[in-house]
Amino acid sequence: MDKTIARQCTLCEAHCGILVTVRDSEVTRIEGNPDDVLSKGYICPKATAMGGLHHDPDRLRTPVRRVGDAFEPISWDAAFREIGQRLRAIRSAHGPSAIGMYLGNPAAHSSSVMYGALLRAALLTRNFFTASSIDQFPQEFAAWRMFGSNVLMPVTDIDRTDRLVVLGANPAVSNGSITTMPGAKLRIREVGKRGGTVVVIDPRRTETARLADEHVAVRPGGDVFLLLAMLHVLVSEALCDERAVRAQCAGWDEITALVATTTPDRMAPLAGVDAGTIRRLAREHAAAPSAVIYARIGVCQQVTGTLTHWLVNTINATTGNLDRAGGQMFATPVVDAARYAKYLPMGHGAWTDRSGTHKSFRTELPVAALAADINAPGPGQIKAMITYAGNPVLSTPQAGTLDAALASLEFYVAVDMYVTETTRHADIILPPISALEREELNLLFPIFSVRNNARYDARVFEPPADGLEDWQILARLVTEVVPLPARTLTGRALNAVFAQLSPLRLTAAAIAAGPYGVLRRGRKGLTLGKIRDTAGGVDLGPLRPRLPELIGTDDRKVQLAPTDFLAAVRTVLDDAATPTEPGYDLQLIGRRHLRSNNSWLHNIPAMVKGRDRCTVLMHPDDAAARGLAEGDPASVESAVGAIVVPVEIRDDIRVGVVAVPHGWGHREPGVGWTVAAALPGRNVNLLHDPARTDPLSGTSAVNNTWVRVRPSAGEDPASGRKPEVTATPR
Ligand SMILES: Nc1nc2c(c(=O)[nH]1)N[C@H]1C(S)=C(S)[C@@H](COP(=O)(O)OP(=O)(O)OC[C@H]3O[C@@H](n4cnc5c(=O)[nH]c(N)nc54)[C@H](O)[C@@H]3O)O[C@H]1N2
Ligand SMILES: Nc1nc2c(c(=O)[nH]1)N[C@H]1C(S)=C(S)[C@@H](COP(=O)(O)OP(=O)(O)OC[C@H]3O[C@@H](n4cnc5c(=O)[nH]c(N)nc54)[C@H](O)[C@@H]3O)O[C@H]1N2
Ligand code: SF4
Ligand SMILES: [Mo]
Repeated sequence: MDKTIARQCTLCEAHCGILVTVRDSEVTRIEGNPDDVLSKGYICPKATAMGGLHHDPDRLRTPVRRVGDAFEPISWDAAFREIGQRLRAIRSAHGPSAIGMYLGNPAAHSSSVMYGALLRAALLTRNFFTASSIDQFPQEFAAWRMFGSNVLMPVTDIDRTDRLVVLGANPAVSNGSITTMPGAKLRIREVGKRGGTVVVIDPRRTETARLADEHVAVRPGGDVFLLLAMLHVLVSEALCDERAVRAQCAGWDEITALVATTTPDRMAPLAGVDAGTIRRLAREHAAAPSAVIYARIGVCQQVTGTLTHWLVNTINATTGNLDRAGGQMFATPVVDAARYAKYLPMGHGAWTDRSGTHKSFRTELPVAALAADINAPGPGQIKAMITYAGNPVLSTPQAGTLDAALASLEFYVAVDMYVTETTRHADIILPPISALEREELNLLFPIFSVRNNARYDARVFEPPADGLEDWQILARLVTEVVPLPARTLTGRALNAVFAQLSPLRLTAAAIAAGPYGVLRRGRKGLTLGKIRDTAGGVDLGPLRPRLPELIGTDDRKVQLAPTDFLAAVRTVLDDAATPTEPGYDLQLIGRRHLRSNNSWLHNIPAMVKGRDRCTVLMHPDDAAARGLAEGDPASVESAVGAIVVPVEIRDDIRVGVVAVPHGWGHREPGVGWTVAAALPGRNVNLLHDPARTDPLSGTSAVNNTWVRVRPSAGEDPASGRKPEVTATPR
């Protein structure tokens, strides 16, 4: 008999509501849930991968232990015992920082991440890394300095704005991130339907740009100059309400002084956008009843990532669009984390990586330093690693050195359900149960949602009797690493305590105590149970102005002119010259596809059907100048690496720019993704120099790489293997 369960797709931030139909333990259908209060029935083609992942024969269902080059099943108890002994021995020999930890993106998609944070704390290591330093760190850094808390990254009020300016994001494909907006395409079309305007500023005429009224093909990395010039126009033409700005913000005088000389004429060649367009963009932003610049990873992954997000927030604020409908706003989620985050010790530069180059931020080091921190001998060297829900070998730039570094570790334990390019180096892999076997309520993404909401993830399948959730695995790891006297007894006691503190129980208590909860609102208030009993969650209304109650700065004003940002932007301006790099003539950026999700959906046949997507996208003029035709194998070469991938020619990319997607290159020996391992595609992060980072936040500047492209004889310079130009999915 068929059974249909409502929950969410947890693959990306959108967390679209889905209806999963099951017959005889098989997922037979996944559809959008029309009753979902946020996604209203929308899903993307990836949603069906939720079923594919659950049934994937390559997914690990028991812990495995390395024996020679192979993995063999091992019991949970034996696994934890061995992990505890090895990690404790390494820590007592070399100190706490000898154990490194990397936390990847899907960790944030499950409430188990609470225990990830606990494990990080228990390790007391300086060597903690996450995918945030190849993702949203610049946004967090800018929020921390401007609003007094890294959690106060403002949300784009897309559903009410009169003017949406998208800068370095492609929500038509990604469905939004740090502004969670399932069905982004529909929301973008709605802006036009209610008489508003959509502008996309992106070196490529993306899927989002095709929905827009205007596309501005900025030069990669040119945004900081474009925004400075827009600010110049706003100030010099007196387009801002100065009194209103001074009431909300500090630093107006410093900003006006800064932009006095950043005229559109001077900035235009640096931005790659003509001065007339820049003037018009500024005037139209100021004139619209409400307007918002939404910026995301295209501009995070830049050496100027933090500065760009600072200027985005500054333009939104000075045009009166901060903390008001149709501008940038802050949500009121059921657990109001943003309200309390300002009390957390944030700190920048409490310690550095071992080379002294990268400062810690948010108690972690930039992932660009990971391989070097494993490789360089001496005090603080990483001897053991724990990775949790991450694939840094494919997802981070390490110039190809991370692979060998992981292989050289004394001990490595991975919490993951696949043998990936990264986890293939583990001594022990601990797989959690599948997402469809989980029951939880995500507390993170409602902080960044376009409407206040609370939605429940119901179990589709009962977990197997011996299955563990991520949080249970992480709790056991905590027990193994904390220094305990009389280990067996106290360990058992600690395990018993953790068992009572499941994320779901903690969530229930936090909701009850939160802004909508029963403790504050009496019997009419929300409980976890009430949310669970809805068909598609609880809608808690549109975002409302609340910056004054949230802001964490000393004078309770938005800081428009943090001194370190002013100094950094002056350096950028002093050094500014029309960019070139001897020997290289093209700028490499990334791109996302609708059926990929970073590195880990390529083992699901329906997600990789059709032609090879890991191509180098280039403009017809650039291809012709290099004698390249559609499908030709081309060598893409940077100062640190080279890969061979087929050419894809499209006139929707700016001349002088090429784009290669990330998350490919699954052919390494021992990778357990049998479908993915047969696919062509190369790891684009081999081309990105780990030394190229945003100096403020340490974020890897993977949209800032100079390359050259030339016809390839067919030999892959990186591996010596013949590249394949056609996909051969199973
Ligand atoms: N289908 C799909 N959806 C996803 C993901 C996925 O892998 N696949 N990943 C999820 C994750 S983890 C995240 S963080 C989000 C990311 O969501 P988005 O930020 O929307 O990510 P991208 O689609 O990579 O969009 C970045 C855009 O920046 C542009 N760009 C590159 N360099 C520059 C530049 O210098 N200036 C400007 N102005 N633009 C530039 C690129 O051309 C690209 O269009 O997506 C999430 N959703
Ligand atoms: N060049 C370039 N590089 C990029 C980007 C780019 O635009 N360009 N984008 C960056 C971005 S935005 C991000 S977020 C990162 C992502 O970087 P990572 O998080 O390092 O990599 P993912 O590819 O997301 O790999 C996720 C891993 O988690 C495992 N996993 C999935 N679900 C679960 C779960 O529930 N529990 C556990 N324990 N494991 C699970 C998967 O099997 C997979 O091995 O990539 C970044 N890398
Ligand atoms: S956009 Fe697609 S992958 Fe992301 S949550 Fe929605 S259905 Fe899942
Ligand atoms: Mo991401």
